[in-house]
Amino acid sequence: MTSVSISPDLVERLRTARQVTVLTGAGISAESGIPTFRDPGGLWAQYRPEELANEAAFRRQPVVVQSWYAHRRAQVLACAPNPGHEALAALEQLVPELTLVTQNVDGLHRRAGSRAPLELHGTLLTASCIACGRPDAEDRMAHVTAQDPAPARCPTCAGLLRPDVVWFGEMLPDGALEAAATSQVCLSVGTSAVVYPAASIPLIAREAGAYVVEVNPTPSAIAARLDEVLTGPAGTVLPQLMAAVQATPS
Ligand code: BJW
Repeated sequence: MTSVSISPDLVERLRTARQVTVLTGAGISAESGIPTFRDPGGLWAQYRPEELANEAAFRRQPVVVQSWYAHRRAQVLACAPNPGHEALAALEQLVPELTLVTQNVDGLHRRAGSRAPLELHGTLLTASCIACGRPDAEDRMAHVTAQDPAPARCPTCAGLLRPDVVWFGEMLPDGALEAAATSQVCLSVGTSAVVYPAASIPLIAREAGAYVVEVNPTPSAIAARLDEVLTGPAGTVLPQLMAAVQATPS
């Protein structure tokens, strides 16, 4: 296992912080076997985001989009959280107020034990009607395949069923930017930091005086603007960071 150099300064800051914000992206789930979006071989090596991740694309080819999400949902349900997710769930036990903001739609933070992750881009585990908003209680969308002649529809109003994710141009839940602005430490883990407003979370935290650290094997679009970069996979770096924090006497 690669060992990463963790500064005593970072350990002390984490140990004494009252508020910590953690932003995660697809990279934290890569070691669980879930492809990222923009890495070579990632989800968008085959499909361009504008073809699948916005409402207009969905209305143009609903079966393609529904079957893509059904496929990804099955893939996620066959995967398990990894030591990176588990280290963040453990960090939550040590910090008085930890806000975990995830761009991921895979639910793995919850399955690792994180209490209330703020799922900024929603979840692909559920779906609802695009017209009346009723939940897809019978999981009709989960069974759509690319060969189906017609899309899955709401049994009440016949509207199209869509995954409960946030596509480009759609609004996000509140709370993440506010948490970033009042934290003493912010970790940005496994994100390319090219999608906004998520990418502004570490920058807002830094602007407000937090110590901001990136965890990524490859520097993100904002790495040069942060305080420290821990270069390596989250499943290796985060457990080492946690071990260092736990090993330091209070
Ligand atoms: C590892 C690793 C390992 C690998 N360990 N690391 C400001 C400027 C410009 C544009 C905008 C702006 N503000 C808003 C916009 C528009 C737009 C946007 O950001 N566009 C840019 C692309 C230019 N944003 C929006 O539209 C957002 N909504 C919004 O702003 O609403 C307000 C509004 C609405 C209407 C009118 C006006 C205002 C919504 C964004 C929704 C994004 N949704 C998606 C799809 C979700 C559904 C699905 O899953 O299909 O979310 S896009 C996609 O990208 C997905 C991800 O969450 C997101 C981020 O990707 P992420 O997680 O960073 O993954 P990758 O693949 O990019 O990176 C992986 C990283 O992991 C890499 O760095 C690797 O190195 C690393 N890695 N292995 C650690 N083992």
